Amino acid sequence: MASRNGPVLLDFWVSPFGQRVRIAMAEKGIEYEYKEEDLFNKGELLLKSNPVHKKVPVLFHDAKTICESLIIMEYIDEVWSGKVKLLPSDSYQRAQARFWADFSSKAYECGTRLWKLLKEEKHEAAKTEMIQMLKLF
Ligand SMILES: N[C@@H](CCC(=O)N[C@@H](CS)C(=O)NCC(=O)O)C(=O)O
Repeated sequence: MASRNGPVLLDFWVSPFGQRVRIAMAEKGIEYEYKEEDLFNKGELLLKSNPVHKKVPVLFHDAKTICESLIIMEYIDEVWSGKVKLLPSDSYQRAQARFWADFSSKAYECGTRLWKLLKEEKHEAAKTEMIQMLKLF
């Protein structure tokens, strides 16, 4: 990734976690290179750049690697601080934003379990959990 100056996003088109980062980049008006990852046949770039979770999204910037969508978003907000702010300036409002962002991660993860467990009894439990989360939203 060092060969390129601008940011590069390793992502999977349907990933809600990746979509977060794409929305953040769009809000900030940042140009970047998009690289699609094949999650059914993970490439060396993903395995090397996110060896802990082996998941997208991964952002490459200035020869550095940033993983985890919410951490990437905070990185983007700090590095491109001159552009529209993603997080509120007030500490309490920022804490609230982080709380709901974390909650939405749990909802996305529940959604993933829902479609992965289609034929299992755990599906019902995941469905109930998802309905509760949507009611909370
Ligand atoms: N906590 C991670 C979750 C990322 C995640 O679950 N990404 C999925 C795509 S939506 C993935 O890469 N899955 C591959 C796998 O589970 O092996 C984040 O916020 O970035």
